[in-house]
Amino acid sequence: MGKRALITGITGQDGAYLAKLLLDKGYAVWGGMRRTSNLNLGRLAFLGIEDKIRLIPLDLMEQTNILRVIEGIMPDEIYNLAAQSFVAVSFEQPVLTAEVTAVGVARLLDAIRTINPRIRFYQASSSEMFGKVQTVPQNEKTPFYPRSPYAVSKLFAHWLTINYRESYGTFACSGILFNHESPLRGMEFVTRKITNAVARIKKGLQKELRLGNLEAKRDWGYAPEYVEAMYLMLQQSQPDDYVIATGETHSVREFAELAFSHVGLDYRDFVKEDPEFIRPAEVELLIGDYSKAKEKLGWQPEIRFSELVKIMVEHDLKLISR
Ligand code: NDP
Ligand code: GDR
Repeated sequence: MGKRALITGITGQDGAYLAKLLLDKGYAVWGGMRRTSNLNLGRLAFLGIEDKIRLIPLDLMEQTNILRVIEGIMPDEIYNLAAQSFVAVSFEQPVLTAEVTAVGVARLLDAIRTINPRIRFYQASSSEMFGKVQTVPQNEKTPFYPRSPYAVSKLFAHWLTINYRESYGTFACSGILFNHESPLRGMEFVTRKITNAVARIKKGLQKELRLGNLEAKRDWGYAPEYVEAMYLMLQQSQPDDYVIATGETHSVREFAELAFSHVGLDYRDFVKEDPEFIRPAEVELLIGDYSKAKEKLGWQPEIRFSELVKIMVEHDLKLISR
């Protein structure tokens, strides 16, 4: 019999790609989704798997819900991808962000401890925890310096994951994933905001693109490859933490330049800097060192920056043309 996995945040970018990967490996997959007024299965439908996932109402705000869901499924593995994941919003909603992104993880870990300590747990940690970076590049030993309520919340969750491992022997892993993007990326994140605008401008549906800090640099990878690393972490003999990245960094400006040039346009004719999108505190530079993941998991990225930009622009051009 195949393994049973519960994915929280199934409606998000990574939830969809991870679900597809696990289904392909023969898992029975339960997808936790919070109640919304509109069913939000677009990403699962895009991958053709919306009928293969066992969808289940699950909100990280509600401990009783978490306990009943885990008891009902008795999964072998839980992948916690649910979060208030947008850094910019976390400055406006720090309390909600902490409730979901930090305390939500305490609810999950303690439910595992109570119900079945043998359940393996993956926590979606983030390169945002490095914030004002203390070393370049960043690896598992780099000290943290979070710069947003989101990053502070993720850091709590990260340390709690380690704490449950050390205190109770929970098989709990933390994947410190650097930015990873795809055609399924949410529209508010800068990469998708750019590629969507490029497609709309090319088709005459939009005249300009308003962005914040063009000089911020990120280590951008391809989401379908990153979910593979999550899976690999839970298949090891010992739980551990891993940086997942490409080892390359590029600015938002470079992303925009390449995306516009892909359709024969000059970004300088369309991109306007708008203080509305400047954050109260910024993470200026991220670049990850994934050598531990390469050595221990046999994981390495294949899709690089220019290929990623191309995949996303071409997808959005097709989408707009429909
Ligand atoms: P998304 O924003 O696309 O997905 C987040 C998911 O969390 C959605 O399914 C969302 O549901 C769900 N969610 C939000 N609040 C709750 C709640 N209270 N209870 C249950 N579910 C909730 O994020 P990604 O897929 O990009 O990222 C997955 C995880 O990885 C997140 O935790 C993110 O913080 C983290 N991460 C992401 C990186 C990236 O570059 N993508 C890098 C490093 C870490 P709904 O659809 O209803 O909003
Ligand atoms: P990030 O991603 O904050 O790194 O978090 P985002 O794409 O939102 O921002 C990246 C950088 O671009 C700058 N920027 C803009 N960002 C947005 N969203 N919109 C703009 O108009 C804009 N202009 C410039 C930002 O200031 C920033 O420097 C993502 C999320 O997926 C997190 O959940 C995850 O943990 C981290 O990646 C790793």
